[in-house]
Amino acid sequence: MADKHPELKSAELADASIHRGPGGETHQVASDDMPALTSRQGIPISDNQNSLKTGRRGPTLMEDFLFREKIFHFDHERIPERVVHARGFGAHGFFETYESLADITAADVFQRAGERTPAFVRFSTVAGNKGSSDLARDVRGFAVKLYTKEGNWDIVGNNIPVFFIQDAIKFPDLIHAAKQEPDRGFPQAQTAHDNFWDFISLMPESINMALWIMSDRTIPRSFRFMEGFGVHTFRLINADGKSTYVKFHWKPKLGMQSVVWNEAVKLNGADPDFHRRDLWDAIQAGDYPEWELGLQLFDDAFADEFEFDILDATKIIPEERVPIRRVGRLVLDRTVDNFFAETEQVAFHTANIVPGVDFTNDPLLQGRNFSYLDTQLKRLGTTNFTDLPINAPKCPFHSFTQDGHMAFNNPRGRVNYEPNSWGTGPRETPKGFRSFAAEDAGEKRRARGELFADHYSQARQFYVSQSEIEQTHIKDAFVFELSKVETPAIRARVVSHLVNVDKTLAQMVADGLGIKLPAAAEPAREVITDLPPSPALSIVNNAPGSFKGRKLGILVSDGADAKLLAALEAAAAQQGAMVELIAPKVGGFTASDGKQRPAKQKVNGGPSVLYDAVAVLLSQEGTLQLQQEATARDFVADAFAHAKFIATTKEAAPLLEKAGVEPDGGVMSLGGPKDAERFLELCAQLRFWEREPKVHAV
Ligand code: HDE
Repeated sequence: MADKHPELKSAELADASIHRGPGGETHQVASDDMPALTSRQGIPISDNQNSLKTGRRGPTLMEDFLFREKIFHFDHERIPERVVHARGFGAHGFFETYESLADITAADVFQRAGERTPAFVRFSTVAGNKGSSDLARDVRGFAVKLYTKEGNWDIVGNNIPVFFIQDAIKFPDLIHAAKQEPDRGFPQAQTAHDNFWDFISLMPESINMALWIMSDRTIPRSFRFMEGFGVHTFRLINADGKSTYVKFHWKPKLGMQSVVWNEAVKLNGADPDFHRRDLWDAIQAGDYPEWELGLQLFDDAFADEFEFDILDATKIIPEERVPIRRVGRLVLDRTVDNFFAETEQVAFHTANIVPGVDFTNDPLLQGRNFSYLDTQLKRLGTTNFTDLPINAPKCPFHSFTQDGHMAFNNPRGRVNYEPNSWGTGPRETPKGFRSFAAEDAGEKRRARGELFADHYSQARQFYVSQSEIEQTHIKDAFVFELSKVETPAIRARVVSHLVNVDKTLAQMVADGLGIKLPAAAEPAREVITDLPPSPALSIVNNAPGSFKGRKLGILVSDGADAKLLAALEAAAAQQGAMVELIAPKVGGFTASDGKQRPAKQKVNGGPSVLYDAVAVLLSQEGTLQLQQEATARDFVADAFAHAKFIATTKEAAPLLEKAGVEPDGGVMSLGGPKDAERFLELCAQLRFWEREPKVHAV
């Protein structure tokens, strides 16, 4: 077994004995408590600085097997990135069952109240490449692997409950259109280009999803503040073989929250890893994110009476129609040890289901059941990827599959088939997986259910369920994206669909683009229904009213009021929020009590987009200095433009003035330490939305 690489135990640098080589190079030589560096064959290495040469200045020798092994391995470090969801971030945790669901499902994970099942979750963006930015406007993947006692169950979901297309055969077209255009190789991680909107405008089934992706759901504040959905209708099967339809929901305990678009644009530059870092930091700090698993359970009678087809993944079942039953919680409490081994090599598959769960005929789900295994063979290079620790079940498993590339989990003995006479097993079991005996018959056709053809009613329902602020964001997003589309006819074609969704929205988007309102697109199905709003669909109207899990950024300088600072830190801690200090120098500052304190960020590396609310605690001298610093002026100007709550002291007020901040109900002047708690209470509203219309004139 390869040793784990030794870790630094403190912030002190490792004290390895250092020698200089003849060329001045540094040699760190192993000591008694440090293992020797070896090749992969275990051969100890004496010199990791120089390749083998003829003479000091001569050619490198082919004979240098140590050099060749090192470079050979390095050359092959990369594996193909995922064709979609390439950029992801994973963490470990557990799922805890609240109560037995034995009456509904035989799934072992749901049998015993209080039982904990190990879990691994990978969040992702869809369209961008592995190295793209976290704040791309995009759907987020929310893939959960539950290592149950009866095998691995993957719920491979997204943070949006509907999808673009109704049939898996359209997936390659959708993804080709969304990703970078093939001739130029850009734009990446963006839907704001001609090919994407061309495809959408020619695929009216995607219009409901288009409304969702233009909403704030696609620019989440972090993974911790978003919902997850299994999207398709699945089945739960109980011990008597009875089937109940189910839709899976993950509800974040911290509530939902998104950033605003201008903030997302700036975050991508300030910290392209903003979401990764957020999850990493929260888990490392012991602030474990949590989601509740919600089930929407229904039967055939409901499926028959529902105005849409339950097999159509472009439609939701509103929570108000079928309430969500919360049956357990998912807690992420451990970061990965190795990104590649876990986050990169994890393989989720919609067909990884366990006894007690089954599929429906959703044509998107049926197609996915082929795609995931297929793509994983390409990506991970061998059928044996299931033996990697991150993918292997944690329950006993015995199969007669064998051999293949990289077979490192090899059974012993003579028996590799069944039935056999050797009496050693493994054998079939009555407890094993059984497919639900659904009756299906019909003509062999390339077709879909009739109700699939209503493309607009739920898009309208989604729009009218939003708060005014969110409706404005949807309008702004359409205008932004379509302004990047270069072909006027494509812009107009998208708007022609919006006319069927909501005339006012269509008119506002047309105005924003500076075009005339086009005629309505011809609907595939004449009836467009005015469905009642679904209040659960708004983020803003369901705000948690808490600053818990959020981050306060405090801009400080030498002479900053120490008592006020301490009061703000205490008030934030009381709310369960984090605090970061931003100063002119990262080495620190001397507060008014004469104590030196380190800062987390230097002012040009800690813009206010990194924080949910900000406070400005500058001394008079600090204010004079930072008034001259563009990034300090941006710090407050951006916080103001992004509708954030801002606390300031009398001394710091001139900086706000210079940055063009006009004090309003979201800007609080701190008279003294006693105001800190009041400010944090204000922050619990998350944003001062009233300000937004006043700072956006275009
Ligand atoms: Fe995926 N999808 N998908 N997808 N998907 C993949 O599998 C595919 C769809 C989702 O963190 C791929 O291992 C098809 C819906 C997530 O590793 C691939 C269709 C939903 C992840 C694939 C869909 C998803 C993937 C690429 C249309 C939400 C990342 C790499 C029928 C319910 C999992 C891989 C991770 C990944 C195919 C549609 C979610 C190519 C054919 C709908 C979260 O197999």
